[in-house]
Amino acid sequence: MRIDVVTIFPELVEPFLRVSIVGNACEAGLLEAVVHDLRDWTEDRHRTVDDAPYGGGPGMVMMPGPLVAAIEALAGPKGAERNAEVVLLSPQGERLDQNGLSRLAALDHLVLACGRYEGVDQRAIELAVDAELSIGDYVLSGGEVPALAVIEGVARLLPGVLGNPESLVSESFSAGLLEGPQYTRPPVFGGLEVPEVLRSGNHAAVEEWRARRAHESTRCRRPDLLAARGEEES
Ligand code: JDQ
Repeated sequence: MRIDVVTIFPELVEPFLRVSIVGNACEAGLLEAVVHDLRDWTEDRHRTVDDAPYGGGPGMVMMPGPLVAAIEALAGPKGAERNAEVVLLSPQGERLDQNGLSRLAALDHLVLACGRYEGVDQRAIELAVDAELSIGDYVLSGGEVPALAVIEGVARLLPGVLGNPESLVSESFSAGLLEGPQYTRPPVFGGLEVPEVLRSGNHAAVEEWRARRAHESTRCRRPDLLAARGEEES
């Protein structure tokens, strides 16, 4: 899969692509991620990408010209013969969840456009963007951190990236539930013991305990997730 990122802060995005799971996926050729400086598509001497908002008000707005030029250079013009999906990260977007990540991970080519300032000129969105996505109901200062979240979440889903397909099986088994508590050595820490069942060697009992704790955690902390599975909180 190829992911292009358009940003005014390439130096923020690039180091992330070299580290950990995403870095390994790139080195293994399973993910090709390329970062582009939006200012490369400006035409004025100051490489301007922002301007004052029509109607007045605080802050600046990202200009449509450079952004549409960048997106069209990377993805082609919006329409039927475009072979990429262009996503703008935005607080106004549809909320991304694990199902949304799965859909993105199935694409051959994803272009992530990162806004800054108070947002992006609406005409750029209408003319060049296929989908607006939010990573949660809180306001960041730009689309870069959301784009990194998308890249990391997508990379984990690409075939061969997580060496151990077992973990994907167990994730899909517990899909839509929170993980229960986890423990490693030592067996007693700060006076607190690792639950006996996890040290019993009884794998069936371990699985049953984990499933029960996952349900309990989810019921206490995220009853909305149980409702979404059709398991109404009782
Ligand atoms: C941009 C901003 C005031 C937005 C500018 C571009 N989930 C999520 N949270 N925040 C974002 C996404 C996000 C994405 C792109 C962005 C925030 N801002 C800052 C400032 C109003 C709206």
